[in-house]
Amino acid sequence: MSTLRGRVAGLPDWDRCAVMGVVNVTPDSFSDGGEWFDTELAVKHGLDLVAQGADIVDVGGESTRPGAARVDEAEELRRVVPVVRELASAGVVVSVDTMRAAVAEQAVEAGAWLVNDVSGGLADPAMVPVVAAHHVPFVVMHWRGQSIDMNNRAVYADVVGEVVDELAASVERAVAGGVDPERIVIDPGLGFAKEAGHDLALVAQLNRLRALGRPLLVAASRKRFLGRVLAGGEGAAPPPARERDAATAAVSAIVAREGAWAVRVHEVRASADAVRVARAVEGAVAGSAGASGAGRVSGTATTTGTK
Ligand code: PMM
Repeated sequence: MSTLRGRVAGLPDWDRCAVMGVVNVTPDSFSDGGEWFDTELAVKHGLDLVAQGADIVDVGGESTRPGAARVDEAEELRRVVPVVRELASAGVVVSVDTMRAAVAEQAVEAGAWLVNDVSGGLADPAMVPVVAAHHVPFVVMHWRGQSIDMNNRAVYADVVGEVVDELAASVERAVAGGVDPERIVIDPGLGFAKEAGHDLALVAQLNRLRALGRPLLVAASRKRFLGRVLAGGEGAAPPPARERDAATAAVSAIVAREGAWAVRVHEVRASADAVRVARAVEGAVAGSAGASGAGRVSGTATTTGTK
């Protein structure tokens, strides 16, 4: 099996690309800002995502859209921890999307299974020690600095090579700080200090990330590069973020087929189907069509008479 998939210690083995559904408890995320900015609504949304096929629910309380200013720690805790607690107590595999060690720690104590840090441990020096002490899986994303001015850092001679090298350094730092390498997931950080061409190059050359030897998470959902692709021409207006879900599912199918460990998406249903189709195709290649994990998720009963 591809090393882009592999097993992550401390998490279930889904035997196909997993689907991580996003719950942003924020008033200002680029993709769904404000929709779930209430504990009860956020919890309900997380449970809906699971019913639609999410394997993991990623709860975040701070927008990282380009130009975003930081939210303070007390407010981030207030947004995130109650949502994590309720989802985890309902049996959901919850991930916490945070750059702050204190938020990661309290979320893990409230039941989060993994820590998703878009800074890969760079933003808060206490993050790696917290993740190491709690023995939780850790998503290490490629990151070149805070969102407020990250677009200025989208300068590369060889974007894939530089992302691989910089991610390798973050992984090494985490391991040196005591994080179990078997619990690390890597992420190229689409849209973070990257322009559309950089994101497309990374999706096109995921196989070069195999050099890092760790499972790969891809988070293309609703991002600007998809807006650029769908706009169809230089200077044409991109469709709004919520109209990029079909394009997101297309990326899910592509990267699942490339062996990605998981995709992180806002609209789960289509990507849940995409990863199952990719798995079935993989099974057919291996001579075992009807592979496990190929069935549709509950609540999306197959209709008859369609092709
Ligand atoms: N992108 C966003 C937020 N969290 N986490 C990971 N691991 N990778 C990403 O690319 C990523 C992320 C951007 O904001 P969104 O929640 O609106 O998608």
